[in-house]
This record gives sequence, structure tokens and C-alpha cells, in this order.
Amino acid sequence: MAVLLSTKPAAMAMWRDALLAVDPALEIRMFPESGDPADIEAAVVWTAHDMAELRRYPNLRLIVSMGAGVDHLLRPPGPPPGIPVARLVDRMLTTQMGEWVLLNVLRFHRQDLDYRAQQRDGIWNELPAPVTAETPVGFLGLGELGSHAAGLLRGLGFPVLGWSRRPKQVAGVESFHGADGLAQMAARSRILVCLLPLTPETRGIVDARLLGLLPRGAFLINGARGQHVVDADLLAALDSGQVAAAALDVFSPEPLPAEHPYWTHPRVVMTPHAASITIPASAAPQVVENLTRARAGESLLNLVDFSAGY
Ligand code: OXD
Repeated sequence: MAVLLSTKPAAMAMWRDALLAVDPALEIRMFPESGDPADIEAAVVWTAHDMAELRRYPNLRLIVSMGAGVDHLLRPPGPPPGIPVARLVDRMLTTQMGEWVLLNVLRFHRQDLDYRAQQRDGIWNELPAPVTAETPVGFLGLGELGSHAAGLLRGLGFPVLGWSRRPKQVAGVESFHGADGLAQMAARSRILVCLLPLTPETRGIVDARLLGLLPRGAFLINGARGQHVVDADLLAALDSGQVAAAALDVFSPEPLPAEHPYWTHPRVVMTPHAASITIPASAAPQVVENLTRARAGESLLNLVDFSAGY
């Protein structure tokens, strides 16, 4: 039996080597060279893989997303019925995202965009001192990534608020849920960080209404999916000053077309979906563990809940 890998060509060999380092007995096939479809028992795939293609493998018993997000697996037609899907919950992914959030919160909190602009123009001018304890940071999403980043900010003394679909308690975080909770949290968030899973309910959640509820001059940080943000609404909010600046790692579509206004907007800081990149050597042990569990008919680690969409 074999494991099918499907990802960017540059990452394929790294994944193969990482899986073989955990279990040298594995047979690895690299898509599109899948060999006999009957051999494939697990598919470890990233965003470009077509879910219809996975219906070709009659003995498939496990699908694994190569990242934390699974929206790509849930796109129509979705995974083959009855095949369990697992996502990655990985310390290195969580750590990287925490660092990226921290970088951008501090960038905005410490007026770095303004100081850079002043430096460019040769201006020596001290801006008002930022007060950490008076700068609430609101998180959309309190899953693995959100709770970890929230904890880092809490440790620095920021008041931290968090909104999740279902009620959730995270130490040191004032939590909100539901539509009313979202509005209450937004009204207090000087910096809004989106780390939500992409589901039909969260698509377009960062729209003119939500941005309009933020305190004037708030900041947006999006490390989740481009489809969470209504781009025209964000650009309008940036241009009116309702949102002072945005840090964006994710876009719709990706790569972002060269003519998109974000590229040159003076108040947008971009990274190319690089906030948190899967390191195969870190993720491989849980993939192999899930394969062992799937073979034994045991419950999987980080199983995707299709009803919740993540
Ligand atoms: C992920 C991502 O889902 O990198 O892990 O976007």
C-alpha cells in the first residue's frame, strides 16, 4: 500500500523524505505518478489537489491536509464520502503564526509605518507614546492559532478579546460569540486579528459593517484566508481612515494579481501567504501516526468536523 503526496513540486521531495524518516517502510508516490490506484491508502494533499481525483482510489482510507486549513478539501465536490480527513495541528505552524501576528501587532502599535514614512522624508518627529494596556487586540477565531497568538499578546500586557463561533474560554482572554458578541468585540478592538477557519459562515465576515464597528483608526491583521475579507470594503475603509492600516498574508485569488491595489497601497503590509509555512519534518510524525490509526480503525488525531467546516 502507498501514500500519495500532492503539493508544489518544490515541497514534494521534502515531504517524501520527512515521511520516510519517520517510517522507512512507507511507499510514497508523488502525484501525478500515482501508479496503480488500488495501491493508494492515504492521500496527503495541499490546496491545488482536485477532490474529484481522489475518487479514483478504491482503497483510500485517509486524507490529510498539509496545512492547518481544510477549506480546500471541503470545496465541491468535497472529499470522497466516508473517508476521514485530518488536518495538521503542528507546534511549528502555531509558533510561526504567533510570531507573524506579534510582528504586525507591534508594527502597528509602535507606529512603525509612520516612523518609516518620516524616515523616508527625513523628518525627526516624536509621535505620542503608545499605551499597551489601553490597546485591546480582538481575535476572530480562538482555535489553536488564535489562542496561542492571544497568549503571546497577553504576556506583553495587551488586553485580549476573542470571538469564536461557539462559546469558548481561553485563559486571560475576554471571550465573545454570536452576532451580538462580534459587534461588541469589534467596537473595542484597536487591532483586529483574523485567524478564523474559512466556512460559509465566515466568508466575507470582514466587510464594511464589521470594519465600521471598529474604533476609528483601528488596524486589521489577516492571517487566515483572503476570502474572509471583502477587499473593496477594506480598501474603502483604508481610504477613509476608518482603518489605519492592514497587514495581509492571504488573498483572493493567490497569487494576488499584479494590478491589485493592495500591492502599492501605502497602508497595506503584505506577505505572500508565508506567515506560517508547514515544515514537513515537524508535521510528518502526526501524518504517520494517523496512518497507523486509520489502519487499525482507531480515531484520528485532528479529525476534521465536516458539520463545523474545520
Ligand atoms: C494553512 C495555511 O492552512 O498555510 O496551514 O494556510
